[in-house]
Amino acid sequence: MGKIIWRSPSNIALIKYWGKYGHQLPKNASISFTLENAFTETGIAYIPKDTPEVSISFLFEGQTNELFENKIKKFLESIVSEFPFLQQYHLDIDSYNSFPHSTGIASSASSMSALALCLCSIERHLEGKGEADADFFAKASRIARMGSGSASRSVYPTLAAWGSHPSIPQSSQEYAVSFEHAHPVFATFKDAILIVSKNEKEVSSRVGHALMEENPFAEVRFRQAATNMDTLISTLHNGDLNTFGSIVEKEALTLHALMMTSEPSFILMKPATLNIIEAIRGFRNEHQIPVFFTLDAGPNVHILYPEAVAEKVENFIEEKLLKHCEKGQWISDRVGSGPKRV
Ligand code: 2P0
Repeated sequence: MGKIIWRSPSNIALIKYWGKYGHQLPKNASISFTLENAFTETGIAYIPKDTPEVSISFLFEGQTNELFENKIKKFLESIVSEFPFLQQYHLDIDSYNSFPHSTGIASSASSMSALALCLCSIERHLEGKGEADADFFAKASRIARMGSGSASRSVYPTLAAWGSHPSIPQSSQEYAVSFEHAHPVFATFKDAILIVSKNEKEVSSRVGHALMEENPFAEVRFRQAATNMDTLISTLHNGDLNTFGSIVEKEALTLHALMMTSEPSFILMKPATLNIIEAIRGFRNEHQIPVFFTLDAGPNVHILYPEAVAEKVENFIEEKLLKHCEKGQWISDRVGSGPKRV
């Protein structure tokens, strides 16, 4: 009997994962900034039991949640061969998000990575082994990926890449790797998440990924992602922020263009999303400072900028952009130091 707690952050993709095959394997390699303030904290108490069926209880923010509980139970049943202890221990799981859970911020990356880290820690503990070596994080990333693709990237600090790519050493389809030796400016980056809509998305990421199978632009997109990755990697090494920004913005718009060209097509951006994008480009042109946007699979806008221009950008956000946000809400986040064992 024992208890393990991990706090794991969300991430924001710079090169987007959109399209998968097999058991959650990506059609192209992706890379993301790990965030700091948007995290899930998950605790698992494990208690010996007699019957081999997977058995859990689950509390989300102190409340029972049947939908989440069933989803987690099904996921655990699918990975019993990875963690045979699931047949010997009942798990009491409790979890909360640092960000308000009706902000439209996806939590699958932080929640699935926190869960995977807890499972890997319990396994190591029962084997009497230490943790926090490279194999530990590779397994946590691989298990997180099986729960949600983007979650594979949340187990490392600063920058993480998932998917085989010739210029990323040790990169793999199965798990993410830490992207090392980036220019120091990127560790200072901030991410202001502007909440355009808190409503649940009309089309889930699961459905969006599946629609890539018939998208007429899919093959061109996967080639473009590989080229964009090479250019982005150069900028991550040399700190060329203008090229960095142009790739990141192109990736965000391509992601949404793919949604608009799926069959059936769908649009997750809102008019306010475009208003914010237009305002950011105008502000950048006028002031010649490095400030860029990216988008997740939803209407909210992530504004990326180095710490050195934070005051200017945040004044601009407060004065010009919050009027486009639902209830004027935004989340101030930054590039983070990775998950923590609590
Ligand atoms: C990404 N997104 O790279 C891309 C860009 C959203 C936009 O991965 O089906 O929740 O669980 O593997 O990871 C969102 O999809 O999808 C996503 P599943 P996931 O972050």
